Amino acid sequence: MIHEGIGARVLRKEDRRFLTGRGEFVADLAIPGALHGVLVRSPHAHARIRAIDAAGATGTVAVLSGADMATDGIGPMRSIWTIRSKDGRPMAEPPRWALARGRVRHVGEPVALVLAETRGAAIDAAERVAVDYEPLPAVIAARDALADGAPQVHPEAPGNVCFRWSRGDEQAVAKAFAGAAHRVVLDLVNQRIAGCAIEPRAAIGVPGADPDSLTLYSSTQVPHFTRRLVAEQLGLPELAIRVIAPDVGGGFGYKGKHYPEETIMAWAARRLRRPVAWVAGRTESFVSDNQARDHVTRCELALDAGGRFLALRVDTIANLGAYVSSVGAAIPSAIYTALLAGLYTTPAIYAEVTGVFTTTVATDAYRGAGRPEACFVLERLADEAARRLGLDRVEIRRRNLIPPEAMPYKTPIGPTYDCGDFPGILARALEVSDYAGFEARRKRAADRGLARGIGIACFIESSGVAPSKLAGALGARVGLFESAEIRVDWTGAVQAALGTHSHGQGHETTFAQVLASRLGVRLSKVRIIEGDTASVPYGTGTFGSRSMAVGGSALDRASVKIIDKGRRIAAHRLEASEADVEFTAGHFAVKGTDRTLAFEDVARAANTAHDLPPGLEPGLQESAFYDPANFAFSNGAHVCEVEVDPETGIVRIAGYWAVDDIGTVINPTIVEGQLHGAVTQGLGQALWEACVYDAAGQLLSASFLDYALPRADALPDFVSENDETQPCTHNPLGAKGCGEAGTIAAPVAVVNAVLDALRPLGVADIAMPLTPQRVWEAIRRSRK
Ligand code: MCN
Repeated sequence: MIHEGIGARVLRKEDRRFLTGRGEFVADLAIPGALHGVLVRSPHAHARIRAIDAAGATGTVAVLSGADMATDGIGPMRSIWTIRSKDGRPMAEPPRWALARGRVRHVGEPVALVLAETRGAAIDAAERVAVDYEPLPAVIAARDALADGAPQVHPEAPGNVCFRWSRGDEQAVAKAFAGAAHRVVLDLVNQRIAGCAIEPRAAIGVPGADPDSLTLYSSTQVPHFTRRLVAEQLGLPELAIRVIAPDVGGGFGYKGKHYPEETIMAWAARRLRRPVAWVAGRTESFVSDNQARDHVTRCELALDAGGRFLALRVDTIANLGAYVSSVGAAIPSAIYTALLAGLYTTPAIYAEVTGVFTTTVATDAYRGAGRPEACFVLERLADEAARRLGLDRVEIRRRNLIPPEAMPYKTPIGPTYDCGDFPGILARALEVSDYAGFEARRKRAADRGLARGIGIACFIESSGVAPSKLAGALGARVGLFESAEIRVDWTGAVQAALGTHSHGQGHETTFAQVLASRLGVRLSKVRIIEGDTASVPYGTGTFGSRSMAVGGSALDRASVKIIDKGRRIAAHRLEASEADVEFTAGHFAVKGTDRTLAFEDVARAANTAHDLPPGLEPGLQESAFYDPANFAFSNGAHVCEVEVDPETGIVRIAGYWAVDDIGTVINPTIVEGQLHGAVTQGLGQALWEACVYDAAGQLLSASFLDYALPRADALPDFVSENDETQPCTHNPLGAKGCGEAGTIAAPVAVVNAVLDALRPLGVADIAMPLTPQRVWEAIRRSRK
């Protein structure tokens, strides 16, 4: 039989559709009678709304505002994760209205919805809606927002503080620092970046025939969460709403959150009893899609005389933007701090995070979500410590890596890693990147007038998000389990519905591969359904590199139930006892005999019910829910080599090598693609990308002319390898997540490489993005 199952390098099934232009995205949907919606958005970062005058907006069907939403009793948008400050008080949760009520708090905040029969008419009319604003002072940087006398963003959050979170053992850390031989301190900025999927967000509300039912199409990664949150705000039962996320052109975490436009379109459709459609423009996306990162951190590492890490202290100010987005509070607190042990044996860790409101777009998850920030802290500190102690950067890591024999390893900051060979992975990364030969390459580059550097980043990731009980204890308002339902038709063809959502990850292929392995069916006979709450009984969605580790595990469990039922049928038909029937490669066989029954035959028997064991229900359809016992701790070591031209400041990536442990690899080709994309986004943060606001809160980088994404000609050929010797110990596939790994390691691998190149020139620090101008100025400054 052709190997198409787990581990096979099969091409993506969905690409036939995508490459021939037959993908169907929200904006492609032709909904008869749909009105075109255009949002009037705030041009001010902070202002009171005195009045909205739509008299000049002719040619519209309706112009709706926050006041109309209030009249209809539409509730506020709520985050799905609330945390408590270290003094036990709940975080500040000022109301966020889908359409502003009384005040706007960032450029781009929706103020009114203009509906017209054509998009052109809606755009024209939106320009003629006169909003009388009373501008208020803006505050952009989180540190500024904490200063005395700073403009106050919400009356409910005095001093602009949302939360002051802490984690770890403060006393133990203080004690370790007091006795330490060395102390290394760094002040780091992890700049704000944007998601930039190819497809801008879009939403269409369609009223149902029954006045209380509604369909919402949305370019979301999380249809079921969206259904719940929109239903909550509209005061409807969850099951009254059907959410459909058809093909989605990239999500990168930021489409995994609930947005005002989803509520607005659902509400407007119900109010007008007509379908209402909205599609974001690119600049509109920049000022309304969640942004990410934006940390200012002081971090300190205590070491003994031998270079062993004794304690880590981290103090981060996280810019939440104007509102707490769906998971906006959890990313810089619970999720970021959980990984501050990294791959190291540091015995004492203490972290404080202050979440701060500013008059900027909200921040939330973007590929990596909290883990790149943690990795950045640790790997910058490791390099700095090596430099201070005069140790090799590899050697200092080797002295501190958690050894495989210490697994399972309980970190002092919370998580317990189940498995991993961190020293082995680092050794392999050094081998594939020919780390030993680097100095010769550095010398050759110097002969050409170029500064060459090499950087290492060891990372760990809490993928497979997440054990529901733990998430609940940390403040989640939702469970994070997953579900899968398998239906087998009478020909033996298989359809599986999962609560995850593919927006570029290739789920139609990889989940089919799992079923090919488990049920022995051909890939061509498997159909995967995601993204429709009417077809998928329940789900959590795709984020946190969870789909295979959690959704795939639900699928595995459901397939076990299918086989169990099939075995009963086969035993009956083969006149054997159930215990004697085994299932391999698509056949039920009586052990030790040549009596077999193909999966297809069992499927036919189940679906005709002409001769089933007494009492057995007809049909072959099973579902399973899976709640992971722990996170799946993907990990790896990445090496980056750069060449810097000191005359121009241009950084060229000369090589990038990644050795990752994502447990069992389902499809090596897809995994490579995931890694390449993720590394590229990490390189983007390191070298080019930044959301830049001016002091008045205008986003200066609100187009692709000003927000620089990586381009293919700036990237090297990536070299990647997977170490499959450490399968995840607590899920049935042994799979760990792979979708975010590259974005976690890459930024700091690049920065460490550039600093390595520039240290001989006297440059000790430089903030991302390492644009030619910044690098050039840093070199010039150090020469003075
Ligand atoms: N896979 C595998 N073997 C494993 C693990 C995963 O073959 N051991 C496969 C999976 O079956 C899936 C893909 O690799 O086809 C990614 O799987 P996984 O790591 O489970 O991640 P998710 O599918 O849950 O995707 C989420 C993750 C995140 S959090 C972001 S952000 C992200 C990403 O994946 N956004 C993406 N990858 C993206 N890729 C594209 N093209 N577009 C995005 O928006």
